[in-house]
Amino acid sequence: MKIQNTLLALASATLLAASPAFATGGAEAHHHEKSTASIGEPGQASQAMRTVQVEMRDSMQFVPSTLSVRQGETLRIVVKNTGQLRHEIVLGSEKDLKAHAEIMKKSPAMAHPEPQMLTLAGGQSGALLWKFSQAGVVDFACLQPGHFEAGMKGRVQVIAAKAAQAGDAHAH
Ligand SMILES: [Cu+2]
Repeated sequence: MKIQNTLLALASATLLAASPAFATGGAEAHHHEKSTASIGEPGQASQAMRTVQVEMRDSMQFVPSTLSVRQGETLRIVVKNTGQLRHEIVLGSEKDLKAHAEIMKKSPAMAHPEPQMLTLAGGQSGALLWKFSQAGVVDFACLQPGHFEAGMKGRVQVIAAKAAQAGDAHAH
């Protein structure tokens, strides 16, 4: 009897250990209907695992312009506009960013209340919280008129969860 109980306990422990993976899969399925599904979802402050700093410059650059995260990671991106011009950071697919840049040419003062965007006047700072739930590349750009075309863009490499785990196994 004692042995059977131990086996049962082991079996439940295994199930519990496996459940977070199932929970993640379910959450992702839910977000497929959203237009930002391919780039992830708004992050929760309590889940932010890492903070990175990105600088906006009047030379039409994000510094750094390349970020790297693991699939499923929530990143706090602290953005500082060190220039004098108004800049913004918008996460999206390259296609969406280009379409948005066209709209911005017609309405440059357009407000950006969406969680994947942040507009900053010269000297201002702010932060984006984003969960990168899909592996691949998420582009970002400044959509102030002319800035995207001048090269003010960057990308986030989202490393697949499986690849990241394999990397861990090697490291330890
Ligand atoms: Cu800009």
